[in-house]
Amino acid sequence: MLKPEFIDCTATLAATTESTQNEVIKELTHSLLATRASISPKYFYNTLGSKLFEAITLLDEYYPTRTEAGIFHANYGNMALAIVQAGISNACLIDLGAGNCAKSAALIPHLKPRQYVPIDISVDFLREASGNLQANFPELNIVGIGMDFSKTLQLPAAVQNHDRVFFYPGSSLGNFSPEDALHFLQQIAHPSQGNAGGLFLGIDLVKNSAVLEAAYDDAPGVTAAFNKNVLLNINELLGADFDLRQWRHVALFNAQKSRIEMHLQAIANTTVRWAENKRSFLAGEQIHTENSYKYTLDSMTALLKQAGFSQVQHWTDTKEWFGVFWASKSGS
Ligand code: AVJ
Repeated sequence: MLKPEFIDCTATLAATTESTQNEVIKELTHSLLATRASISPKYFYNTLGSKLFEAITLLDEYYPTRTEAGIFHANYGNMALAIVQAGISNACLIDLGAGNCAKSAALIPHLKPRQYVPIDISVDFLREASGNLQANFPELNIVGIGMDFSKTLQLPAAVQNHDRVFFYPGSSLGNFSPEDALHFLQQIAHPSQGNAGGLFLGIDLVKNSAVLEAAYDDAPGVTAAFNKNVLLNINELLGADFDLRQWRHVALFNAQKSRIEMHLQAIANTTVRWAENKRSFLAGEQIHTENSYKYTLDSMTALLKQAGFSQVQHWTDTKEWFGVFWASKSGS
């Protein structure tokens, strides 16, 4: 059995921990003091937040995870065929936001990649997951990478630079604005990632707003807890004194911008303090915590082509609630 290689790009400089902490404090202080206060959705995922997100994926109302799984399940053969048709025979499967590597573990027997590269910001979690995966695929070359790929997609030399097949499931791209999504996709399509190669992308689709809003405001209140938990994380990161009982969860579909917005709304006038800062909120005032953009089959096809992919195809479910796209740079 091979041993997974592991490259931690989150800790290349010994001094990063402290400077990263300062960056976080600066960024959060700035966004909380802005006229329209906001918190980046990356702060949802502390330990409790990650557990709450897992719980969200089990909710009746939250259809994306299980719909995507159904599409994968029905199309593994087609996905394998698609990469062959793109001229890829020794794929390097690059898993963006691999987490527990479960989605890839199901894909690997079908795609038979030569190398598997799980990438995640959560380094310790990934180290364990890639070790477990190696036990299931003893001969697979695995190179785990701890890095924040939303900033740069420059991969270390240990990653094979031909036949790169990127895997970006879970509608994670929906957290980017369309401009940032284009920029991110352009990096994947760029010749520096190799001349032949492609991307499997899972993205949530526009649909009836009642269905969308229920998925982000479920009856048991799990998404509300997930949203409010961001304040606990901010209290910890900033030493702030947010009182969660002063805040209510709001989720609405902004049809014009084609996105679900999540906000936290102040129930009464309230003041929050951290370090030498304070911010007062009037009753009804909101903190914007997340955008989750929804695409159509056509709008995502157009975006992928605009990003530089020459061939784009998709698979969907019977209700067309979720799309899995294959975008490649060459082949037919
Ligand atoms: C992880 C960004 C895909 O937008 O559906 C779920 C996050 N937020 N419920 C999504 C989320 C509220 C999720 N993504």
